[in-house]
Amino acid sequence: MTTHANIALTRFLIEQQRAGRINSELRLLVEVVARACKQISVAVGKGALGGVLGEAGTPGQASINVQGEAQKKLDVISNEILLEANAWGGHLAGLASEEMDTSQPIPDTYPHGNYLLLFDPLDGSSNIDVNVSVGTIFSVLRCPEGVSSPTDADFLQPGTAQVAAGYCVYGPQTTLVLTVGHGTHAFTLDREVGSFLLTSRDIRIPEDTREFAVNMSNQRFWEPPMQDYVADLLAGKEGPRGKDFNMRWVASMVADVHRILTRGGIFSYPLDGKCAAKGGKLRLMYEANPMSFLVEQAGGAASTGRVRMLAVQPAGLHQRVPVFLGSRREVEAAVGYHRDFDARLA
Ligand code: P6P
Repeated sequence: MTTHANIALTRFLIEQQRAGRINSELRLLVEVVARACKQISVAVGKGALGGVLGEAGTPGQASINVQGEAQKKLDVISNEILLEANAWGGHLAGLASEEMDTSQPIPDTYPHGNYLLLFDPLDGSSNIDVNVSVGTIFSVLRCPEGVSSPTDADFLQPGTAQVAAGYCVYGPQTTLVLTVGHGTHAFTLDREVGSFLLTSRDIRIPEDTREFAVNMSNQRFWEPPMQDYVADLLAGKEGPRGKDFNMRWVASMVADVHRILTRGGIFSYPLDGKCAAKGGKLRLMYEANPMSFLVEQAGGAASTGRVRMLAVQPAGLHQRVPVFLGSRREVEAAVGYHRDFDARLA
């Protein structure tokens, strides 16, 4: 009998192709990204032994990315691994990264494909030096018809246009979580064989939860509806929610989302006074959208607090958004606080 664990990613993707859900080009794209994630997992796993911890750049001259953040060595290494892995396969027309100012067309020395790949090569990298789980997040869009050398504008498609999305979490296990628009599935890396093996097919997020994830140190900067929402969570069973809640915050989106996909919960990085001018903290194209696609495909919900995340029409490659995602009914509750607040202002 074929159990999940006997099904490697390659076989799973062949089955998706036979079912007409993906084509051979998209299958190759996912295989290539998965292989790059294995390489990143090895680099991350070396830690201090590999001389890969700490910040990129030279002593006293940090390397700052387009986000205005000091790059870690592993941010740069992971980005390079993904760029090299995806250059020659002929499946991509272009790619965009959190670590690069603008998108990059595939070099003309290689054939161009029909897809666009966006990624955060190593999300949560502030956790690397303290050995906390980090991860790679990726999103796949179709390249617009007739475009062979895409520009940033060709990437500005809403999350509903994604044809695939996933992340690889580098934690106690290295686990790839993937959707191609037909459910969300998890593959755990068997390091002896070097294959991702299917360990969870058709993940379903519990609709209700007692667990929320937010950086409480920002509380005084939140909008009133967020203040009210979290105050009611903290009030527990004596409060309006009538039940006690637990809190988790890893400060690594991939780790927090993986926990929520596994046992439910709500993740939030709302607008706050510090990031409101930028539109939020987390990036739409290669953090919020792929995570929202995965969560919705697992029966959850994802919102900016006011509109469905996947419906947001991007205005810029590195656009930031407020994020609420996870257990469907809990996200609806949080959105309700924002809706009621806005209605009172109207
Ligand atoms: P804070 C990591 O830098 C990240 O982009 C997400 O992975 C994470 O959820 C968030 O920022 C953490 O932000 O303000 O709590 O450090």
